[in-house]
Amino acid sequence: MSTISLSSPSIVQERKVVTAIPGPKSQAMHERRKQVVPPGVGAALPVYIDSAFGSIVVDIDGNHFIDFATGIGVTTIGHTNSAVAAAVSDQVHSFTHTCFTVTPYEEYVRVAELLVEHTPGKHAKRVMLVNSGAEAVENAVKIARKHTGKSGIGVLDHAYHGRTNLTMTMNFKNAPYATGMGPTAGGVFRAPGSYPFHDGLSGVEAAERTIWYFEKLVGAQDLACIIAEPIQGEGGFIVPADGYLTHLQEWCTANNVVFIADEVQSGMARTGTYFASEHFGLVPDLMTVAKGIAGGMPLAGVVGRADIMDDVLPGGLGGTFGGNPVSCAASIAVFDEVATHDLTAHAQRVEARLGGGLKKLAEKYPVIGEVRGKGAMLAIELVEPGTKKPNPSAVTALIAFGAAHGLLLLSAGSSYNVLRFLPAVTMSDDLIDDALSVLDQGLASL
Ligand code: PLZ
Repeated sequence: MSTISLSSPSIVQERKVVTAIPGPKSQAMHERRKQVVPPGVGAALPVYIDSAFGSIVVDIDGNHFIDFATGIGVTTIGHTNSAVAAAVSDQVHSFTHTCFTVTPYEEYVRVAELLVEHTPGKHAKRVMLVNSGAEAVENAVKIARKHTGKSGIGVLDHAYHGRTNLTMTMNFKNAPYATGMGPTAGGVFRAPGSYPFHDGLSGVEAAERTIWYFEKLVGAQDLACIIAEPIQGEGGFIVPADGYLTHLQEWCTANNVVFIADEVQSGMARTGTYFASEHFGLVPDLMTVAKGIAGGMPLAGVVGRADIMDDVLPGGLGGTFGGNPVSCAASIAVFDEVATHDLTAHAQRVEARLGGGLKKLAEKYPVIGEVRGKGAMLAIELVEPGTKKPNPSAVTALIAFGAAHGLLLLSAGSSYNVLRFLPAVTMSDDLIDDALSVLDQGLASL
């Protein structure tokens, strides 16, 4: 594992809190925002950002936060990575847009080649690029429908797939994503997945249950696809029991149902492999990718078996900005950085250091029901001690304690009782240890 430069001349990689959180400048900015931005657009922590490098985010009041959010799993290789910044800068001086479906360019093709190379399976694949995770999911469903001639979509409890009309319908939580904004889309069927901490089922048992539900709710003859996050993100970093995903896929294959892995959050060097599917021996028919693939530039895509992807008529897929050349240039640099610096190994290092530290905290504090996740996608599920009952107020308190002490933390989970950690895979051991000591104090203060 090569060491990578983690220092920036301007941003010291250290936690530093110099005002109340949010500070006075952020508070003033937040008042300004409220005049023009609706409350529907949330704000997890209204500190306004001035700059960021590596694992440190600096707000306009001069506070330095250790970043465990990475913009919801996006800046996986660290903020303002120098190679990504240089690639973006070069590209904006060359051209910024032509629309790939009008006059194409190499950068799109190169990203497609890299995704073909680094996603599971050696079969012929195709890639289409879009702007957001939700758009990738929408396209994957359209492609599965065209290929199978069927319309039903199978989704899992605790899933999250986006905020468009179709994807908000596919989310487990109606509130707040779809509340009052229906009608939601038709043809979506939901079944329980695998949640070992709560259901105690083996992977095969959980898969049999999922299949039973889909057979009753819709039937294979009307089901175009099943979509699953290999590790559920918003749902609480739920790692399915071994064998769950592959057993489910076997049923799909036997029944002409397309198996889609939504790797928008779990993908791209995040979990210690390029894509989380690899941990489970899963070779999905289609995969959605976004977030970490372009180092903070908006880019997403569908990668999938050529025989499925090729079924859509010429001109049936696209969009004005999909595969924007600046985003593609950033993505090529991300792939290069991951390979050059062995960043999947760095994600494993983060798992050992942070995951190990969290397990020690779990021994000390019974409010931690479970530590789980892979690589730099880790979480603790907080419970009423001695039970498995969700404890969302402990999560809220820990996030507030973290913020006041210079940690950016996010919640997850259908009951908001999971504290998730999505650090850059380049986060130093020193920063991890410092954050663990803050968490220790936070847990003690509950
Ligand atoms: N699929 C698995 O995690 C996005 C949601 C942020 P977009 N998750 C973060 C929010 O509150 O809006 C996500 C995901 C999985 C799809 C998506 C959607 O990706 O790029 O946000 O559209």
